[in-house]
Amino acid sequence: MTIKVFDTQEVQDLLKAATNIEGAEGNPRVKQIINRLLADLFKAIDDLDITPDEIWAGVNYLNQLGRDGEAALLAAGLGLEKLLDIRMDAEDKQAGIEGGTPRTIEGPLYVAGAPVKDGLCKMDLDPDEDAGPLVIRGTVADLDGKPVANAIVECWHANSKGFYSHFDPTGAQTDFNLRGAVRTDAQGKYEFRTLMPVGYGCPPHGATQQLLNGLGRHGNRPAHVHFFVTSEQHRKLTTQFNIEGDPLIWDDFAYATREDLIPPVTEKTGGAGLGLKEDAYKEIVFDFVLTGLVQGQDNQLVNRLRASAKA
Ligand code: MBD
Ligand code: FE
Repeated sequence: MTIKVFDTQEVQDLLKAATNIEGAEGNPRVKQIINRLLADLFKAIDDLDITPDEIWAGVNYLNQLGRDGEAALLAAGLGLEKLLDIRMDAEDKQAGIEGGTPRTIEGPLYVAGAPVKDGLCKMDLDPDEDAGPLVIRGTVADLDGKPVANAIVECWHANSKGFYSHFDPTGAQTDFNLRGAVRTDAQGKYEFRTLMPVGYGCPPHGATQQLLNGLGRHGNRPAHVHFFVTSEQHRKLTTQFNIEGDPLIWDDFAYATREDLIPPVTEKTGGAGLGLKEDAYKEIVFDFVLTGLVQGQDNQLVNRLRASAKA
């Protein structure tokens, strides 16, 4: 079938009416964006001859996506969140900003409100038989290598099942298990004592995995640890590192892996003296480099709906 109606007066009038593009009421930005997206959709329906059955499958899919609460998960899986990083990287490059720790996506599983500790935070509140101890430590510095004191390093990651507290489908974890926040000391140092995470997998029966199945894709991430690093005189850094050696490092369904975000994992002993659950432990040293404010502003603050809890 080669039905083309997009360029007809009737469809162009419909597009104008549906988005009230020539009217005075409404939010101009909403109208601009919806007009463009709807036009692109109308055009795609012509070009690909998308059938009524396919349209209704798509509409019902959106309902299911909402019921599953997975719209932000799908955004990560379709590379939409990565695209925002690519755009921010390009924006920084254009502005001549370089040299900081690379950004990578926040993902949908942050929970605000972790209590801030001075210098050191023990993140594992719940026992996890299958996870060995992990120390993550390092410094926060500026582009000149000067330590940043009083920076807040927030950290969150999964347990040995790949589940995050607050979002754990088994309900097994207490609030803020494997979620911590540390204020850096005068030398810019921070340290987290925690347990080794395992990679995340999308809920197997959720709407995100359903769409990924249609694309012939898996919905898994390599083991990783998330960070926000904030400081009054610097731009907020949103990043993650991967656990070296994970086979999915370059096959992340959310495209968050970057060359500089795969620190070495070192085998250590002496964990007993640190209060770890075993004497043998793994250590990752990861130093953050923050970039300066832009004309006195932090242009890295992203507004999005985030879960929060009280500790
Ligand atoms: C995660 O843990 C995550 O970091 C992202 C981006 C998506 C789903 C789960
Ligand atoms: Fe994650």
